[in-house]
Amino acid sequence: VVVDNSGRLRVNQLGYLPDGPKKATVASGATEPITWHLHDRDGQEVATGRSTPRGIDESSDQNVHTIDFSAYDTPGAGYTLTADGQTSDPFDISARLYDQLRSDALQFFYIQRSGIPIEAVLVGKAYARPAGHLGVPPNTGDTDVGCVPGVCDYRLDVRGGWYDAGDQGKYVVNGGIAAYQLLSTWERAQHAPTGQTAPLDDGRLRVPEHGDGVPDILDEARWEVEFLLRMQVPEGHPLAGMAHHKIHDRAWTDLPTQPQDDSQPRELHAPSTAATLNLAAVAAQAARLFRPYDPGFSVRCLAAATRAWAAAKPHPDIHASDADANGGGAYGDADVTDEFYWAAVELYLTIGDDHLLEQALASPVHTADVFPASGFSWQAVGALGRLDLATVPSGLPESQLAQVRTSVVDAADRYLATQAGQAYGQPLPGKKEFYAWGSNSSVLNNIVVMATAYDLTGKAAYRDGALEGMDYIFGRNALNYSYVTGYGARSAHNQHSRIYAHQLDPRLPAPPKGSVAGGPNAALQDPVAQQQLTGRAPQLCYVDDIWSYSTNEVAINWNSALAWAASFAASQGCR
Ligand code: 9MR
Repeated sequence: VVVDNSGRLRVNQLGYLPDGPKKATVASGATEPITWHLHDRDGQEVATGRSTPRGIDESSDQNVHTIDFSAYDTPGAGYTLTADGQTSDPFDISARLYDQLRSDALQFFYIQRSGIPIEAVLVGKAYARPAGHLGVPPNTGDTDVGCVPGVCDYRLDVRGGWYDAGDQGKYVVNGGIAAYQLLSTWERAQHAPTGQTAPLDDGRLRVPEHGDGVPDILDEARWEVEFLLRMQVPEGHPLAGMAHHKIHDRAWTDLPTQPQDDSQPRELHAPSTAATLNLAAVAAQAARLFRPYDPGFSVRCLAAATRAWAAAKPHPDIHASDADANGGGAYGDADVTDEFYWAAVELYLTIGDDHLLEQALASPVHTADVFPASGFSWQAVGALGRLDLATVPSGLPESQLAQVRTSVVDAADRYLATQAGQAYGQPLPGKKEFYAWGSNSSVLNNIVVMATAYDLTGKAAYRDGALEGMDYIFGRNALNYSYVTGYGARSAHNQHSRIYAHQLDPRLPAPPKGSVAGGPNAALQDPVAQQQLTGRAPQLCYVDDIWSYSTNEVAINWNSALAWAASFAASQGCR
């Protein structure tokens, strides 16, 4: 499919919230302001104004103007903007804009589940498949897995969890942040002044655990948490209590490969401090959120978290190697001070123990800048501790709490300033280095910080910043492209995945509605990107091709950022 994305007038292809910011960007040779017109679906002009020339935009190398029609707030479908001889895609002005996305971004996780059949009644025939990696031939299975040679002499049952991304590896560090972001979506919905728990509650999402009395979003997160617990080294072995870094195929499998057809041997890789602390943090968070719903599970989570914490202490520097990347990603991380901080904070928030708080406050990370311009990530998790300390009710003394909250708001101010400098409105600087592998998750995670600043202060500027950031993801960008499958007039639909490989075989499904692509990556780290994108400006370093794994993969830790942001945006529609 050749997609025509040549339109120069770029909007959020979904649309805008009635009381939210409404901005568009037009690439034009003009240097003076140009007149824009807003039309309703009948072609009636309903607003007009003049653009703001922005000169050459660093991230796209385009001469651009911005258009601001925020003052127009009448809900409706099928609006279009025109300017400079260009007509935008039609879009809605609606308070319900993000409601479906809130659900679809989470649906992705169910379809990525390992070790359970994916049911047609929940997701439709196209996505239904037998359970993967339960050891049914030719599948070797995750139910009885040994280590790569020389690492351990025991075998573990590490079934379940979510497949990481386009591959079917399962990695504790990015599984950790992904599970955290789902849990945090629920936690925010509970505590934020505009939070809405009902749409995430039992019976509201399409998961098989319907009707179990537990919020569906917690059920989904639990599928991963149970897997994380299984990755813990059993008692009686060296490194007992630590977590194996990852489990994946011995060699990379072909595209496409359905999970149930994977015949490669699966192997556990060595435990790492980073994985152990991820387990400690996420299991501690799960313990407090499951307390009202499943006290037994809550106790089990807390026990695993404390064990992991105790095991990490005497082993502060067992790092996964960047070189360990055959058959699965490396997810190497040589600095785990941020993981120590995050785990200490989550344990403190759950247990309320002063000694844990002291350890968190004594960490250099507590006063460090944990909010880089490139956003927090699976590798940089200090922000997760800071955000939770700022928002989750605790016994943190008032003066400390004020400092923590100020650090979040200061970071949001910096993201707002960055955003103001970008003619496409992304909260990411324009320089090449910021368009790295998974840049859309940088944008989304910076949205999370701005949204949190709004939750803390109620100041509209942060809400507007978060919402405007969403516009970039949904088409107000230099490629005029929505990065989320099924959302917008032209959206990514050939993401790199062994499961959703319809580009290679039309009998296979496309990525499910609500799957976000990694996004522009100016480092060109795959052959297709090198062939097709060389010499392009950073924002243009993306191609919707299944083989471009460095720009166009799906991943649980990116969809979890989307899920959090979508849940926030949806909650702003009908406050
Ligand atoms: O998200 C990861 C990114 O930060 C790294 O730069 C990149 C290269 O190491 O790996 C990304 O993670 C991939 C993992 O290694 C393997 N499964 C797919 C992940 C998403 O592309």
